[in-house]
Amino acid sequence: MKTVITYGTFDLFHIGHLRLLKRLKSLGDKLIVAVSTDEFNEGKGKKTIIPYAQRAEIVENIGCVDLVIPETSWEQKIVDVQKYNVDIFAIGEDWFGKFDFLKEYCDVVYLERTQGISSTQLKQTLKTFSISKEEIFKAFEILEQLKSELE
Ligand code: C2G
Repeated sequence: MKTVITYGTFDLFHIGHLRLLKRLKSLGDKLIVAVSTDEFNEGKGKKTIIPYAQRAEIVENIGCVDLVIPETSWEQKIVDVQKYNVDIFAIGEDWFGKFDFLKEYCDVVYLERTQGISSTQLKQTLKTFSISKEEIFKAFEILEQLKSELE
């Protein structure tokens, strides 16, 4: 029985998150996912759209996930690895080398990310949808002006 653990925010859950979790499960038999709390994310300078309780519930209901725990500090990883008898710590390559200190306690694996999708990118896209009425009126004004200059 091989136990795998990972950590993440999983905000606006997308295909990149799903493919990572499925690849993680294929490394072992039991997959534990530590989902970052809103308070911990503030410490990371990360503002999430979906609150912790909902992000944890979504991850908990992903078929390949066996256990969800809260991630509340950077220091908890060594404690978690020992507490849950973890064999493999794995995370996306955007964290390459950052958790090598865990090699003393378990295997450490960095997995390729899914290209072309990220929560940050989704947030940017959402922002463009939320253009205010004032901004639209402003844009019209400028267009009218251009039109009159062209006539
Ligand atoms: N990911 C991926 N492909 C993407 C986007 C994300 O494989 N297109 C992976 C990331 O590499 C990470 C996981 O999905 O392993 C979760 O990503 P985030 O929610 O952005 O997690 P992050 O905020 O980086 O939290 O203590 C470590 C931190 O909690 C990691």
